[in-house]
Amino acid sequence: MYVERKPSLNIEDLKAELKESIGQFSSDESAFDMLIGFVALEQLYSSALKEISTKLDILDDNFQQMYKHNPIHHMERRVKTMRSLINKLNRKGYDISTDAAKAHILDIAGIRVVCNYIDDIYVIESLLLKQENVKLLKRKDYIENPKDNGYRSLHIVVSVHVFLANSVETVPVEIQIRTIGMDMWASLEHKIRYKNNADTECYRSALKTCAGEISTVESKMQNIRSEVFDN
Ligand code: 0O2
Repeated sequence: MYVERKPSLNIEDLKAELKESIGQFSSDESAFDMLIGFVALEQLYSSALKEISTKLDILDDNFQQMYKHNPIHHMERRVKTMRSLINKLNRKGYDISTDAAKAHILDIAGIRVVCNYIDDIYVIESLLLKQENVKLLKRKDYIENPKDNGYRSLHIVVSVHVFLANSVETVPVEIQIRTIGMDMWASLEHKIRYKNNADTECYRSALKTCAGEISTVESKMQNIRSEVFDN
């Protein structure tokens, strides 16, 4: 059910990532602090991902038991890599430190929930947000309001408690909830954009058309499903 993309905690890999970003630190000491801080941060944010994933798994199982339907097709989760975290802090004009990351970056822990049907997205959101220890921090509905390029997904950031040996931490987790069709579109669009050369510009409008077609097909499938099973 899960695909987990783990950041590398291999010392040589981390050293290489740090070397790439070394110019962005004020001193060797602050670079060293970032490295040590990142290892602790990775553990804390992966724990938060485990908490949220378990909640989602339980909801999916219970839904199957009650309604003979699994809203979740599969999930992917990842903690941002140190390289990507440093780039984001830099882009947003924050200090390059784990304190600044904890204070300002809300997608250090990210989980993508891929659902079977559009209605499942909102069912999962509402069931999760009903839980006492899950607090909504931010919400963007790119299904109601798709991005100009055609991107669709529901993004929520929630905070969850992580119980450690000597403290309780409140940790934000970004959850992207989308259908299989939206996920297929976003994966291809991301890969094409990553290639980042002029030749790929011409696919922009074709991709936007695909986004519209996927949306139409998904609505039709949803209607068929609702007519057959919800009456
Ligand atoms: P990755 O590797 O997926 O994490 P910010 O995060 O501060 O830049 P904000 O407002 O939180 O801004 O961003 P937003 O709009 O909620 O979306 C951020 C993430 O959504 C991106 O993460 C993508 O995963 C996804 N996303 C947003 N827009 C698009 C899009 O047009 N196409 C695709 N394929 N994905 C999109 P990152 O940071 O890009 O990387």
